[in-house]
Amino acid sequence: MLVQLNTLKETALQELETITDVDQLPEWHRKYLSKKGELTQVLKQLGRLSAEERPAAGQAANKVKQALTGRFQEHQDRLKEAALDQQLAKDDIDISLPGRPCHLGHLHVCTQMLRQIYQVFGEMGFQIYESPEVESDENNFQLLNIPAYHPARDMWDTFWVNDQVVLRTHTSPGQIRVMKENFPNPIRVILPGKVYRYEQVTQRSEHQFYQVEGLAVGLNIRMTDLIGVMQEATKKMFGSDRKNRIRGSYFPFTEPSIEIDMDCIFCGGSGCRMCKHTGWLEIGGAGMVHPVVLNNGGYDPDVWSGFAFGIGVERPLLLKHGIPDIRYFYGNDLNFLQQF
Ligand code: FA5
Repeated sequence: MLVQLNTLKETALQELETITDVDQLPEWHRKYLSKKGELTQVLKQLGRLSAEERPAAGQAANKVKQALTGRFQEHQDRLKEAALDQQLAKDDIDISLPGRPCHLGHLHVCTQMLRQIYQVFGEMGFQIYESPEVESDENNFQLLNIPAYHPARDMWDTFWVNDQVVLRTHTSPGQIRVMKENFPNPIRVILPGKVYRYEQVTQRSEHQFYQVEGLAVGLNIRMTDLIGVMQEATKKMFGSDRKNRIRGSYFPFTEPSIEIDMDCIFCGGSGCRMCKHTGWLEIGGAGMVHPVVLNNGGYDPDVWSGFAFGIGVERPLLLKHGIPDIRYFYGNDLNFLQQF
């Protein structure tokens, strides 16, 4: 049997060496190493050997099996590698062709707008102050002169975290934080950030959007200072040919209150769906800080005065670029975002 095993090994290995094509390997494997292969046939004869002969024959058979399996594997690897080399040598790679374009990301159009706002107000001496998006009912409403159950709360549809905590509905609660932190110094800050409203999403309204609040507190600050700052900012942001209108309004935390509009870029002022046929689009609210609010921030309203404003970011951007729908900003459509 040992002779038989040896002959099998020699023949199988010689045959293996003659194989030059990977596709022929399975046939060789079937012939020698499969369940019905020649080696298994020889092993079946082990039972016929005497008890003394069997261990040596068994060991020899195992060695043959290992040798054939090992050489098969090596040969297979060699052939595959050669095939790959051949393939690579055959392929013509034109290294002078341009590479695949690499798409670089860029700042979101809202971030660009925010940075422009920082620049414009920075030039007028406003510092940036950040305040949290999750706010107390006290800061978001009560200290801004909007008590519990006051009808003015209906101006801001609110996401409540619990009875005392809200997702801020506007950046105005930051006014209270800045005043408490800065008293008795004068203040000139902007407070940018996300705000949240439990609102129907439409062409003009998102439920999550940016606002930039502004607050100036000092001695002898007047309404004309506010109007001057707003007009200067509008000119710098939208160009001097953009028309701008200021009208009386109401906010519980300012007295008097105004609203700032810009002429509608879509219809040029004649009236369309975007401007609700008024010819004007609102960009923000403003006013003189209400004495109650000054007091809540720690500033004596008999000594100090101040103005505040809150402007949107997305709505003015609609105007600036002639975008017909606010939902594009957060729709994550690269075709839209890459334009800016
Ligand atoms: C306020 O939120 C006041 N806190 C602004 C303010 C600050 C007034 C300081 C006085 C003093 P209003 O709700 O109008 O006001 O929102 C201000 C601006 O946010 C709007 O002019 C508009 O540009 C933007 N805005 C309001 N609601 C939405 C919305 N759903 N989607 C996108 N932008 C909005």
